[in-house]
Amino acid sequence: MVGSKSRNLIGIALLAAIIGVTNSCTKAGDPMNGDGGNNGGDGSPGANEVWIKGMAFGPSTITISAGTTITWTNKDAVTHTVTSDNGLFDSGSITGNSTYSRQFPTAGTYPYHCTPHPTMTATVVVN
Ligand SMILES: [Cu+2]
Repeated sequence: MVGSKSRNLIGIALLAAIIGVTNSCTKAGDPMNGDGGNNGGDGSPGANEVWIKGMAFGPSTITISAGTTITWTNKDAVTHTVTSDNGLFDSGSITGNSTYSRQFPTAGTYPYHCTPHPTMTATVVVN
């Protein structure tokens, strides 16, 4: 009796494992999670996100791996920009509640600032 009971348990465990594998396969096929503004107005920036809030970039230094796309979200009412100190990129005007995204394919250190507010500075580090 003990033997058949444990066989049943093994069967259940195998079934659970198969279901688990099936589920993870389905999930692996999904597109990666977009940030799509789902973070709402509270909390803190998600991975690969920079918030422009209170006249500052946060985090002021963000470190990513090459090929990653960063999304900046302007949480302020005033217009800001994300402008490379070296002329490599420029978002143009980012009005309140708007976003700007840019992919960084190449490793390096990319300092940037806000054109209307030159004291707003920050850095992207790409490894
Ligand atoms: Cu600004």
